[in-house]
Amino acid sequence: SPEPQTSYSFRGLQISSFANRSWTRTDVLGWLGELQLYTWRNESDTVGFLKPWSQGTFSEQQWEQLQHTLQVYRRSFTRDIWEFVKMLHLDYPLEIQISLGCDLLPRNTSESFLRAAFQGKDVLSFQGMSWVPAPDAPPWSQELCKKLNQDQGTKETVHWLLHDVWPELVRGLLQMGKSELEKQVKPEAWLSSGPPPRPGHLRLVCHVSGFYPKPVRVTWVRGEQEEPGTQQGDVMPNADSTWYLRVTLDVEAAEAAGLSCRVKHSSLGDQDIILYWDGNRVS
Ligand code: J81
Repeated sequence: SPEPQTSYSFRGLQISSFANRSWTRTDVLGWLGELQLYTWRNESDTVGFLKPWSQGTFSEQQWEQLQHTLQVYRRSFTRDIWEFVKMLHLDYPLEIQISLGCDLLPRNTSESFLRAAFQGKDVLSFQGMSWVPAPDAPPWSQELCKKLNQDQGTKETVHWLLHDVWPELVRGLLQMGKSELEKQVKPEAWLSSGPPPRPGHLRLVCHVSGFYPKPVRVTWVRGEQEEPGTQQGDVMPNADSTWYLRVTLDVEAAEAAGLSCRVKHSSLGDQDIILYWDGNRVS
């Protein structure tokens, strides 16, 4: 059965749109695992907290310092891009996405990355202590990295953010958000029939809803045996930050009796939910 999650990845996503020479906006989101902790919209001067524990174990002073660094960065980034576009003769509109991540590893170590995409394709990343063009990036990416690599101050700041600040922030978040991160909510499940796929056949639908965290395993079984042809939908969010999943199976009407839907989830321990298809059900 799915194990409770024990490692969490921190992800920061920046989306910057440049419509023309004067209109631009930048929005930033921050996630720990499947929980969004930060939002920083273009209209706002400061990073918004979405959880009471979003500051982790950082002091006011530490948070102020980080916020100030990010404010300077956002202003400089916009100005830099306008200049790069001129220097490289690129055309508007353009979309830049920056993603950064930090994973805590055993023995107090961590792994971080920072990469940038231009018009949806990777163009460069930060490796060790320098900017590196992505494989298959357009030729101007070399020129851009060369220019970025001349700024020692920025390289040091990026290195400090990736290797000191984010890992420390994430450690504090795991501590302060422990109860919410380790929350377990049991699913409920029910069966229904969908539109018959063809005459003489039934579409059996198993709905599973209200569970947390996200990993779940739902199968149609006959006895202990998994039925081939099970179709799993995407795990969808409910409004109350739990999850929903539906799993369907198309069978000949005469074969439906004896089938059941089995749900395994970390909140249930070994007590799987098993729902038996009622052969007399009217579809
Ligand atoms: C055209 C297509 C481009 C696509 C990809 C673009 C990727 C850009 C990646 N580079 C950046 O994100 C950095 C942008 C800003 C940076 O270039 C500097 O302008 C900026 C300010 O630096 C100046 O002041 C600093 C002190 O405040 C230092 O003195 C520095 O030497 C000096 O040049 N740098 C910063 O704001 C540093 C923080 C970067 C944090 C990045 C986190 C994502």
